[in-house]
Amino acid sequence: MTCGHCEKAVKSAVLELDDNATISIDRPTGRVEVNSEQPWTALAEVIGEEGYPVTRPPASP
Ligand SMILES: [Cu+2]
Repeated sequence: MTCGHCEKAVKSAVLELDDNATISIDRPTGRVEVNSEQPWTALAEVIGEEGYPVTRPPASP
């Protein structure tokens, strides 16, 4: 994830899944934090579809 366009693509993919999600992205580390009612597997899937495979589940379920 290297530029603002990438961030936007990931954010809009997540928002498409959940309108009420809040997303924060730390570009240098590639870390994405999402607050959403959706299961993380669904979120990981839409983010992966944008070309950013999710490598780690959240710390707490
Ligand atoms: Cu980009």
